[in-house]
Amino acid sequence: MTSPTSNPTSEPAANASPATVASGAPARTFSGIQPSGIVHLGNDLGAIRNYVRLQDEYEAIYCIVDYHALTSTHDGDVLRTRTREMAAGLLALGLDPDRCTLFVQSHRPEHTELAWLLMTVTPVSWLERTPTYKEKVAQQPDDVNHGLLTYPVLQAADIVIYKATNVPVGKDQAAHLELSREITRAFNRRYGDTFPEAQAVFTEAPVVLGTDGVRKMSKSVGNTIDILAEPDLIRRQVMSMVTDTLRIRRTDPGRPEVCNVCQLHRFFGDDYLEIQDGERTARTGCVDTKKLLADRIIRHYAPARERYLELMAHPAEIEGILETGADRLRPMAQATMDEVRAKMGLR
Ligand code: AQP
Repeated sequence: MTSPTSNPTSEPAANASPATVASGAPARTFSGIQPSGIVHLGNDLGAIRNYVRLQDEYEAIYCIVDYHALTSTHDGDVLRTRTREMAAGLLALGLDPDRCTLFVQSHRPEHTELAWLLMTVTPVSWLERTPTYKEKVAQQPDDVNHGLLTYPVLQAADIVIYKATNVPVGKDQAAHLELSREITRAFNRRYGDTFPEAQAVFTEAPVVLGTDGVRKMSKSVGNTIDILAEPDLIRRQVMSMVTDTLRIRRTDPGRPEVCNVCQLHRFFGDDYLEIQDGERTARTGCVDTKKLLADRIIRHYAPARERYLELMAHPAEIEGILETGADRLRPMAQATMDEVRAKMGLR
């Protein structure tokens, strides 16, 4: 394992404040998250914290993107369960159905119709050069389905169908969002000004590294900290974290700037400078710093975990929230489709 030379977890936010909106259009936030399992620390620090914050500042729409998940998940029961788990996770972490709209992508089928229409303005070469497409081809070589290639077009449709102006995402989604903007421009050029160009909104932790300390925290890599899991699992995951690989002995001075554990302390207490100083001067060891981080993460997420378990025990409540969300969006989605069909000559 090589030592990371810089820790992206500590990167400053590239765009911490929401986009300003041209031409008096209402500022609207949209983001989608895959129902690919229980939420991890990267999802929360990189995106969900902003979902929660922005629901108080803007009209906010959040979507569990099950159509997208079909590019990798092919078991219907698994997808249904994960969709429910993701909804419960988001609600437990602070999404409030009275302050935002939470829904499931396939409950508003207009998204796929719009995706088809946007495909006709999107050159294939734009999709083939997407880094995440290349990564997915490497990850699932026996299942290079067409959805993997056209994923960014559906993502563009998800955003523009509600004419969203702000998209809270982690840095790994920046290239996709840029492509969405290109697709938006291509549509507007051909058919006249229709959609705003949405801006990415990043948190203070746009890339959270995984427990390996090198790669982005990601379910498919298996380097996650599952914040809503039972405390024992969280503790095991934190204790397995790779720290500063050049700090061999307890008495060696540490380099908190490259130690993922030290960096994550920034989000779980005001004393992180002290913690970093302890590492730098070898006053504290990596094990002490990890134990403290595990305790703090467990304590921080305990109320959310309780709420998560409560929601999972009441699936009808979750279904109700998701159905209400999709119903609330029907007029907006249909109005956009009417406008787009008319401009494209379909009506
Ligand atoms: N490590 C991360 N750091 C910062 N932000 C992150 N996000 C995900 N991982 C990190 C952000 O979380 C939102 C939801 O992402 P997604 O739908 O791609 O979720 P995921 O499936 O949980 O991401 P994974 O774990 O990386 O999935 P796999 O491994 O299945 O591809 C997005 O805004 C994303 O940027």
